[in-house]
Amino acid sequence: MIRLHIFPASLKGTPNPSPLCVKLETALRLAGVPHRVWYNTNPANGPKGKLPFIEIEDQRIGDSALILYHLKERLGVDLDRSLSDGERAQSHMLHQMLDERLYWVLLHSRWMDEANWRVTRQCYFGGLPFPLSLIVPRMARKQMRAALHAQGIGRHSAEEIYELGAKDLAALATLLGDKPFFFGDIPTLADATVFAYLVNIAGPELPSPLKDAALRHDNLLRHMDRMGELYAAKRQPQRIALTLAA
Ligand SMILES: N[C@@H](CCC(=O)N[C@@H](CS)C(=O)NCC(=O)O)C(=O)O
Repeated sequence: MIRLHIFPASLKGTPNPSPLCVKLETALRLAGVPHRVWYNTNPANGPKGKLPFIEIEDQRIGDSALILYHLKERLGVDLDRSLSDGERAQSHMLHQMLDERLYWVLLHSRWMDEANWRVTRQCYFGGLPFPLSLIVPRMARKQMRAALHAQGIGRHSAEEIYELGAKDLAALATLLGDKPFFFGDIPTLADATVFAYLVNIAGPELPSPLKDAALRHDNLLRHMDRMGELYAAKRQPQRIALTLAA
């Protein structure tokens, strides 16, 4: 049985505060892959120092994309089975846009916006005892600021960052059009991934120009609801709360 390690569901309005965790869990549910969810509060426990990661037999694998490649090779799990080569290429590019750009816009909106930071701090660090509750969030925010700067997006003004995010969302809305799913009538990995981001942008009560941009696309919101129903319908029974020692 695969063990899926993800953050606890600590942010109201989304199944998980991490879009990468939602993406992987949704993909496993859609593909009907039996797994157990382990709530893990310490990304350092993962082989890449990040969540999500999985344990499968004797192996620990990190990174949502690498995990999905691995499951395809090892277990034949392929949500994109119905896609043509061209559609697979489009899906590949969609994933890069979401994971390598929109992801950073979302991080900016949560960690750098002062009002949202209060919610983010509570979500990730709310359980820490004093004085760690003072020290750790401050350090983590400093590291996040440095990561945003190193990635490049942190060098832009907030206005520019949100403009980039709005363009990504507009591209998604155009690609989806009036289809139920990104590549027609069957949900694929792209749908799991877009759902993961949309539900994290539009779901929580974290106001931002990014959320405003998402709310302008009715077709994306309908897609989020459709995928939310599928996500709930394909729920797996066991969930185990766990905090591994660092
Ligand atoms: N490329 C990785 C990214 C994973 C990632 O960035 N996870 C974040 C949460 S969304 C994390 O664990 N951050 C904690 C840290 O960097 O210490 C994937 O697709 O899984």
